[in-house]
Amino acid sequence: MSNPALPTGILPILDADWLERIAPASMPPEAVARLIHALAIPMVQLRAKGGEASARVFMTGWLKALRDHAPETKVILNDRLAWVLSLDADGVHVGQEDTPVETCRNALGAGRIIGLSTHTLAEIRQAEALGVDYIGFGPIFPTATKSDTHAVQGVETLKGMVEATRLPMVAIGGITLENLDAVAATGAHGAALISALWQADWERRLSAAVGSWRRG
Ligand code: 3NM
Repeated sequence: MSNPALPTGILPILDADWLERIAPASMPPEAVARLIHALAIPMVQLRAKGGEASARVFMTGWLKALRDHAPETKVILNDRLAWVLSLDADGVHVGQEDTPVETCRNALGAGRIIGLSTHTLAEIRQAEALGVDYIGFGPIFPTATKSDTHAVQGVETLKGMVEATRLPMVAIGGITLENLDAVAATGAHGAALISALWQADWERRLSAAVGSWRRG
């Protein structure tokens, strides 16, 4: 592992598609960033799978709000390796089909965070060999937010994978306020959430998720 900054606890993902479709106008980036700061959330991910121009506007805007109001929070970009340097983000999260980890590490050096999505033990072993800083594992539960996911893994499989590796593991996919305790009980380092957080009552949801993870 090259970077000591670990994604622990709730890892909110600000997903451009989801926010555009669902999020209420009552979600100004500055207010979201202030709550992220107040809750001492260590890391967030910005994810924008759409066109280049709108993705760049999305990431630039959120990054500025987070830097201004949550300066301690690490900000990771989903894929978009080139923008990690040009926007001065803290790292990149890639999927199995995205930019290869070696390319990311060569571009970013040891000082920035690299996360990799995994779905099988073989992919986890490969992630260990590649020297990523953390791995995602999912989907733990059914999710409607991402269509091309692997089969649902469940918490028992998650627990087995957590026990099988020393890499920090972030569970993802279908995680809600209701099933968060079961995810925390697996020993996973973190849980990444999109749809269960970003709803009209996002302030209550984000606070409740962080509170429940810390109690668990
Ligand atoms: N990756 P929600 S599941 C972005 O399994 C993503 O790798 C997944 O959204 C994986 O919290 C997923 O709304 C979607 O279920 C997560």
